[in-house]
Amino acid sequence: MTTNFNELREWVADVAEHTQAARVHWCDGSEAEYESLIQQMLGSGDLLELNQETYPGCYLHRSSPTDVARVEHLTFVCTESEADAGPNNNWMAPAEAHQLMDSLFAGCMQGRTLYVIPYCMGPIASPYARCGVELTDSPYVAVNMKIMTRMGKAALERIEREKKFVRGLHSIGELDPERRYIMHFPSELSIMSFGSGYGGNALLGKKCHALRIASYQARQEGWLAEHMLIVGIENPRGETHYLACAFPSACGKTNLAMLIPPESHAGWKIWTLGDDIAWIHMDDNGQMHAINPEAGYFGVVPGTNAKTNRNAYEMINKNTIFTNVGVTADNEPWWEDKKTGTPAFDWQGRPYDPEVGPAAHPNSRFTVSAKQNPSYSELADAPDGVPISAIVFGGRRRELAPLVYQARDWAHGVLVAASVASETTAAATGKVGVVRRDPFAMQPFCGYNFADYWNHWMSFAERSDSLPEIFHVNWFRQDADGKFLWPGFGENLRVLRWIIERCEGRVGAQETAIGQLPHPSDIDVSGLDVDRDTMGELLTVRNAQWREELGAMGEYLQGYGDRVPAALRTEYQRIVEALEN
Ligand code: OXD
Ligand code: MN
Repeated sequence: MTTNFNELREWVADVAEHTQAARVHWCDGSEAEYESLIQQMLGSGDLLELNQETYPGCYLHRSSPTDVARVEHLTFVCTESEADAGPNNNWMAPAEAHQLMDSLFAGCMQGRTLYVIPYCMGPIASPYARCGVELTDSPYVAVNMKIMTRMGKAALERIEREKKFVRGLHSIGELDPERRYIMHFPSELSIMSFGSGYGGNALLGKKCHALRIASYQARQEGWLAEHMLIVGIENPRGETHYLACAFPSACGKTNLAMLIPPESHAGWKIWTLGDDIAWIHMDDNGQMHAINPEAGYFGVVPGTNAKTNRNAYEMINKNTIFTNVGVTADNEPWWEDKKTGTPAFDWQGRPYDPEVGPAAHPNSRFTVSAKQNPSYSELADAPDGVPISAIVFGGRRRELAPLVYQARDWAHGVLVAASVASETTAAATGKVGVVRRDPFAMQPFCGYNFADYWNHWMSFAERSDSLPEIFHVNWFRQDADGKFLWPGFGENLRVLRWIIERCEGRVGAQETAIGQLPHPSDIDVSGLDVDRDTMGELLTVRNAQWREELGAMGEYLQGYGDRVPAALRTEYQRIVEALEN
């Protein structure tokens, strides 16, 4: 396969020459190609075969131990002016970044194959989808891109038609953390990533294209590219509401997207559209529609078991690429909290020793086609996406944030979302468990100045009277002994029900300084081990604590200076005053 689209052909030829790649392979996206890449990697040791009787089509990749997560400190947005990248991004001048990357890429693919991966983010026939081409020397990236995107021939045909695509250039280099950079050039619609094979750094369709570059493009074109799952909730009457939900990395987005209704909720159904990214457009009637640009899941493995997420547990027992899990003596994948089996080797292939560390890396991952999910919605392939009733934000907060509250209107919702803060997890390198501000769960992913992004969000209020309702949830409240107050997982449906009833105008709420909270009796807790006091605690707003939180938020906003939209300042001031009472 090759192309008659000159611009693409010439770019590939230039890169092949500059990197001195030994061969060029144009990926057609076929099953046969996938199989042959797998066989090749089994031969080279890049992949290990797992037990094919119990885990057919499953393989294990062990990454370099220093290459296990996104590297935010080495991720840059290269706009002409530093202010356009904003305090939320690391910035480098485009000319300097190009020079640095060109020198890293020079000759870096000697003896290696250069894979040309045309891909489409979103259903091939969707007007909302966007295409890209990733050039990489990693066959692991090629097979992951096959699972995560619509990759190959059909994408190439669309690119040839549209003559517009995001250019992504990737090399694992020497996997040297000292020679590792993830660079974005939004105005050139291009990405350069060197020195890492980890998903978020190397599968360029995901965070780099579908969030950083797409968020920049979305602002120019009047839509939104968000770090959100998309889920459909069908009630026993057969009515389905679609929600888009944003949570920081490793806060249970995949679990929520594929939630299993508890036994107490017979007749309810969950439909998964996406687990990580949503592209949201407004139709001519002012209704927001979302598509999932991805076609697969790159999910966190540890903690997945038949009880916490049966769908995910069953989804990953075939045709799955595991990265950095442990293995049992029977060669089955193993991870902490799997609740069955015993690890024999850890994620680095060493005999398992609990004294040394966990068997699976805390950020070990599965890559799997979305179609293997038992709750997969066929509408994930619908060109127009699904209509969104509510947008839900959340963070991992031991204290402070109640189980759920609703913003009074869009502008307030933008403030609520801009105020998201969460305890850090293993999805990025750095300290785990410290609270950091993560507006819209987009801190690592917004490809331009956050203040401009908040302004862009605010602008939708002028464009429609039928915008989704905005909510905030916190599944992670703990008591003084560190015990979770809310059972979470499937029981979160009880909270989502209140959210939907609010959207339908069928239930009331109590007004507080921070927004509208449920009356405790309006959340159905029948059959749960959650008593009245706990419910009271989960639904209490402590103004003194919130004044402190708003103080921290105010300081944070100051970092964005005059660029903070006036509407956001007004909302902020309104809440500060409400908390004084
Ligand atoms: C992810 C992340 O991998 O957010 O989805 O880090
Ligand atoms: Mn994510």
